Amino acid sequence: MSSLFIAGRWVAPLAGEFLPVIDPCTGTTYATIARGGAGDVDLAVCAARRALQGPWAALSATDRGRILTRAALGILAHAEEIADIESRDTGKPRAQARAEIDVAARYFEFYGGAADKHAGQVIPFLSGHQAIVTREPLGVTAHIIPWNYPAVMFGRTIAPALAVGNAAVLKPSEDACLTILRLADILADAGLPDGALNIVTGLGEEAGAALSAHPGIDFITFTGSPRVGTLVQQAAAATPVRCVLELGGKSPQILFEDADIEQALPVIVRAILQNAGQTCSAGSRVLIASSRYDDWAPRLADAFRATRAGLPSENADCGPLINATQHARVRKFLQRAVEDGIPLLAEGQLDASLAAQGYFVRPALFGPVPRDHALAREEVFGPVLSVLPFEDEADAVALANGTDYGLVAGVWTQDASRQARLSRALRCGQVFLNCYGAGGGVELPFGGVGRSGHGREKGLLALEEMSLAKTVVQRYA
Ligand code: TXE
Repeated sequence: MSSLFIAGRWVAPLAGEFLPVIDPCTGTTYATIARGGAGDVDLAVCAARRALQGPWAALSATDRGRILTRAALGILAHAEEIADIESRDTGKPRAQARAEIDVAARYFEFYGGAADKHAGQVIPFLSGHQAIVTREPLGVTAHIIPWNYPAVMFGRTIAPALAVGNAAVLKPSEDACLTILRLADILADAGLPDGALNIVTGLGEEAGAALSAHPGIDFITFTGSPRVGTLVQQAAAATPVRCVLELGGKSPQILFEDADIEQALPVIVRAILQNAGQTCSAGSRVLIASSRYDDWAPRLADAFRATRAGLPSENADCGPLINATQHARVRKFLQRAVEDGIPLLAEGQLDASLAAQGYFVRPALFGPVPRDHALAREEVFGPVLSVLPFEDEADAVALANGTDYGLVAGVWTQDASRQARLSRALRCGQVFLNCYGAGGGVELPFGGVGRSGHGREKGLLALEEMSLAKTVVQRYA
């Protein structure tokens, strides 16, 4: 039975209620988490506020950085144990979970090193005056994160917030948060003062809504669905506080006729099957130059047929979906595609025993998908890939930009001028040229446009988002 982490202590939720933790591989309950509510959120925000007046605020940037660096080492020291928790909680392949723990640690390493290098500015101004811009903590930062990459999301949102001296209140997803509870202990062991990090588990419409509407927060960052992102932004506007939203995507991978198809194929398959397609930056549309369609679509189908969904211990290409709701949602997309007569080019493998339990679905490749079909426009958030042909470069750009989302795009071409033109023309936050999702990307600013959200996480830009720029003008004699 898990508790809430408030002011450096594990405490029971005020209402004394708990929620089941369900194994996505079997659909059965194997643990419980605390069902925090508005009162618990209030305690957490107050604890964070107190931390901003206590020992946490008194630390130098260097000492904050040292705590984060120690946390990175602590995470790595317990990486196998944490990966076990993570793969059980999410159903993802064990090897993938293990690799993600390294990424989580890397966030603490990166922002630990950056903490005392986030400098302000001196600005030329009137004679007899000195103008400087300092960087200060925003105050109490609120963080609402989803279930798809719990450990990675924790590092991505908490490490930069702490690096600049904020005190954080985190509402993880009710669908996967056990890893995060373990990480809280590791941060405390690394010397993080009480109240600098507070965690309230619970339901989105209870703890999440209470946190986003709390008058005591100074900033909120949210990763999840556009529907809830809109609610969070409305709540933030009422206070008002700054808000960063990351809301997923319908990211295209564009294959021009001169693409290196051998190199592209495994990357394209991985970019949709990783985490069973439950990735904000999943490459869920493949746009193929029409002159190559008849050659490359069957090759992609062959690659897809060789994929397999399986248990975490099997380290298959993907695991199950996270919960019954996502399972039903993805199956509805699949059913509608079949009813609408969209050709199913290939399916991956799934043992019958697994298909009968938990939240597994068979990886599926559809094409050609009509441009206005839901499969071409909406985020499925499952192992489902849509293939669409295009005529020329202008058509490829129009097609790539033709959804409400704009998170990531992949461009496969040897033509350097075309690479440069596409990099500018694509309406999204990140473009990959002849690669996709290369590396963990901890160092790289990340975020979207349009329905994918706004603001930037990761890289040094996260420190800008999560700090207050204060201008000080001094007149001297
Ligand atoms: O998201 P929710 P769900 C997309 C993806 C997926 C769909 C639905 O398309 O199929 O969203 O997923 C908290 N006030 N993404 O239902 O509900 C909730 O507790 C405040 C994309 O899981 O948005 C959780 O912590 N918070 C994505 C978080 O919001 C609320 C990742 C996300 O849950 C709340 C996940 C409320 N009223 C889903 N209601 C990405 N961008 O990576 C819920 N929450």
